[in-house]
Amino acid sequence: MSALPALSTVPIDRCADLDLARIRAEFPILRQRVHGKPLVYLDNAASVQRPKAVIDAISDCYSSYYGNIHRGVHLLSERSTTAYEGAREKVRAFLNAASVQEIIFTRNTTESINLVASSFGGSVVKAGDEIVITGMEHHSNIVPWQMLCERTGAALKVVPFTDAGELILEEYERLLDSGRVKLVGVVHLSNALGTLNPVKAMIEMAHARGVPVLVDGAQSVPHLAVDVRELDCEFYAFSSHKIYGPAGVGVLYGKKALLEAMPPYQGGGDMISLVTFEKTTYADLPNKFEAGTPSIADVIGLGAALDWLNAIGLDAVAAHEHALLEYTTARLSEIPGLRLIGTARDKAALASFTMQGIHPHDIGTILDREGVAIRAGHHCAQPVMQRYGVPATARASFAVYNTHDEADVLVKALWKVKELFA
Ligand code: C6P
Repeated sequence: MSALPALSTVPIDRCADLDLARIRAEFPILRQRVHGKPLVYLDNAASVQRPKAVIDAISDCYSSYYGNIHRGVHLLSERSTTAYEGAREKVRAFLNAASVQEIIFTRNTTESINLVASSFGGSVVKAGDEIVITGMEHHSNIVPWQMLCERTGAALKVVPFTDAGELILEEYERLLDSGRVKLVGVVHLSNALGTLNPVKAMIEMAHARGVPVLVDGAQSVPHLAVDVRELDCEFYAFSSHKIYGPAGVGVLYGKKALLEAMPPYQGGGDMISLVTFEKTTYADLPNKFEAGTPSIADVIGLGAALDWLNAIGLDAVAAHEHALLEYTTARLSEIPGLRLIGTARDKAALASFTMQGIHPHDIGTILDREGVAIRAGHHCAQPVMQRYGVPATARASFAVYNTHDEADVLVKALWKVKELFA
């Protein structure tokens, strides 16, 4: 057996203006041990962990003021409504949207995109039209459009990308020039490659042809500041569980004029103005798109997560994670037979890779025994795997609480994997 490389001794707070020890102390789960080893949680792109501030906000809602929203005249309902609508204002400010009417709460990114495909797509897209997406989309930004195309007779067009994982913008422009495109759907930060796409330029190119754009922001919002007015996108979708908030809540930002023109996605309570058996009129935005009782405490928890993240500052988060990614990438590149999948110049927060002769699931399983949680699989982006001719990759993804020491534990464990299969 060849000797393992020596670990660097990087102090926990080496890399940025962050007090990482304090940040980590706010996450109870990070004190857990798995298989007798300290947990090194590097599966943040799948779902991040939550700080105590978020756990407390949810617990406080249920233990002191929970009631159904928008309905009751009693104090608990009023307090819950105020907190719920307060969270909507926090999301508005976080995205710099013009109005709270442009913020729709859904269950997750997937539902946000399905809402647009069903409501906007269903009313605008006809046979012969085209929807443009990219080759690096998550299934959530592929399948709803395929379903729409099947229903309407429209066609799905796909922007290819280079071996490095960068979109080929000339091809994008060529697809836009068909004159038949009704909507562009593009992922801001690829969950399988880490590529940060030039969405602002892509939106400008689409708008020059009168085409609206939906941005899948599931992976981007925890890592970089997003300003929907500056981007000028028509729709922006993300999930709470990837941004330190609870699971079960998603956000759809949409430009008000478009949302007003769109038919409701689902019918039921809370989305109506007047119901008779002859006819129903719908509530104003945003309620028109929020049928039924939502996950009230979780929406409030999302608000707490945004407060928590804002207090750290997304610029500091981005700087820290960038340093971490650069360091990890350099150390991974020292491992013979390790192939990085996704080497775009503009990249964030994750490293996707294969190791020669070793299935990614074996990598994931061995790492788990070392206390290191990563994801192995196709990451719900099978076309990306097909593009590189691999069945799956191993993926280490970072959050603000990760440290250089943890990157070292990952790398050391990967050397161990290599030796086991030598
Ligand atoms: N990606 C991952 O491990 P939901 O499940 O609706 O919260 O998010 C869907 C989604 C949409 N777009 C992108 C770019 C995503 O990364 C995800 C979720 C997770 O990569 C789970 S598959």
